[in-house]
Amino acid sequence: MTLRIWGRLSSVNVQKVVWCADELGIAYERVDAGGAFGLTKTPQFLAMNPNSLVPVIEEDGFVLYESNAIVRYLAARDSAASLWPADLRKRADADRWMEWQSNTYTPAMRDIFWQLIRTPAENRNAAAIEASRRECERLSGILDAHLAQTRYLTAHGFTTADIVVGCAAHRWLHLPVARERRPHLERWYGEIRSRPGSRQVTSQTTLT
Ligand SMILES: N[C@@H](CCC(=O)N[C@@H](CS)C(=O)NCC(=O)O)C(=O)O
Repeated sequence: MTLRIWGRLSSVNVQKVVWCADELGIAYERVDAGGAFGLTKTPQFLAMNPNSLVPVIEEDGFVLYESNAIVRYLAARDSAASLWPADLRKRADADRWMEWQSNTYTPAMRDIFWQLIRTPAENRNAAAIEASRRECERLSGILDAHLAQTRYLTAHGFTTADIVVGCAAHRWLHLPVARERRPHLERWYGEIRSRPGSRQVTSQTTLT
């Protein structure tokens, strides 16, 4: 059975999986689910992910949810591509940035994204938007300072870290809000978005 990815492409967590699969040239079919597409509350979906969240993958009876676990699962099977390095310290370095994305950067972006993109203007909470914007600026400054010293997030080439942080950065850089200039972050984002594997994610410049 071909790999099946469940999840709408507007989800940052689905984007990570799609980018990784495209980067590796893995064949898959994607089923829109979540958000307006629904499906995530059906018994079939809940049997795959009782959290009722996307993404989920299915492959030959193997089912996996949690986007970064999926990204690692896909990356680990192509050791030549070295997206998730075999060397333990290099791998830990990539893992550190993957954790930072899922535990720090993306959560900081949640309020400003939901308020500006998914909440009608008359219902928005200006204080929540501003608090989220400030935290995203602080974290983007950390990313920018790091990327002043290194071409990719880790010192040993393009990895899963660039994919998952890249998806979060794509969202931040396309939010309709004034941002400080981050020359190193923007240089890195420009480089990774030129990779053919990123196309499905980075070609969507209007966030939904
Ligand atoms: N920790 C999970 C979070 C998954 C998650 O929050 N998914 C969101 C989309 S980004 C979701 O399914 N929201 C409900 C929906 O789309 O219906 C992961 O990384 O996969």
